[in-house]
Amino acid sequence: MSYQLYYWPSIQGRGEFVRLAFEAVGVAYTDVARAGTAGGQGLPALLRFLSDTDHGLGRAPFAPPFLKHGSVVVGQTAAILLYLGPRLGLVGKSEASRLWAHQLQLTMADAVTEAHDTHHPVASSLYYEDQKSEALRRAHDFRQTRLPKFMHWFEKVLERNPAGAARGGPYLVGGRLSYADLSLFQLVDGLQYAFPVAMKRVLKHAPRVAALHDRVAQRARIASYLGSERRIAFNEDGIFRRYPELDG
Ligand SMILES: N[C@@H](CCC(=O)N[C@@H](CS)C(=O)NCC(=O)O)C(=O)O
Repeated sequence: MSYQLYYWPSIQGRGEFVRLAFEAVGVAYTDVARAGTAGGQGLPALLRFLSDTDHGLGRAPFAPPFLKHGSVVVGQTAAILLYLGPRLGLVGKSEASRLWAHQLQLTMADAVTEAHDTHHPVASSLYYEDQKSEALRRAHDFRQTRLPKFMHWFEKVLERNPAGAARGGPYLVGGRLSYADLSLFQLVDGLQYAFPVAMKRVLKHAPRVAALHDRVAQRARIASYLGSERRIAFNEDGIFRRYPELDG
């Protein structure tokens, strides 16, 4: 059974958290909307799926990303990783480890939404330019309050996990790499793109988070992925956008 990831083809977005899980372990997957329409894939396949006319399962997800694996369809980034974690060897075996990884992932999902809302605080359907004054206020609070709070919490999670310091750590869950580590890498990477000044300040107080980011980036498969054309560059259509005025 092949893994088929459905996500918007021109941004990293939330789909990147899933791409990184596959890339970290070298498991093949199809990035459906980026594949050729000649083979029945591409963006039309994603749109067909969302309209629930394509597959007859009656479980069309609300929004990308979503994953198809045989007859299983999973939407919501954290639920996709909950499903993939054990299958890709990216989470421990105990229920406690799996729930903790899931909780970490859901907290990252909250941070992702808040990062998105710095540039679209009023409505996703409006242009940034039409909500710029609200965005400036929202981004100010994000930089001053929320960003340090999220990073400080992940720093504490790492600090309180001594097992994670060994064997190539730090890691968030137990003594080995999990999908939560890959996701924290992506969250930090995106925030560094969007808020380079604020992140430099905040990461001074979160050295373990910074170290985890760097070590994930240096893993052989991840480094090779990041240097490949499969890694879409950050851009101002995605979740993490570089608008210098929002960085203070
Ligand atoms: N909570 C969902 C959010 C999914 C989501 O907002 N997807 C975006 C792209 S990153 C989208 O296409 N949304 C369309 C919509 O909300 O109408 C997740 O974490 O996967």
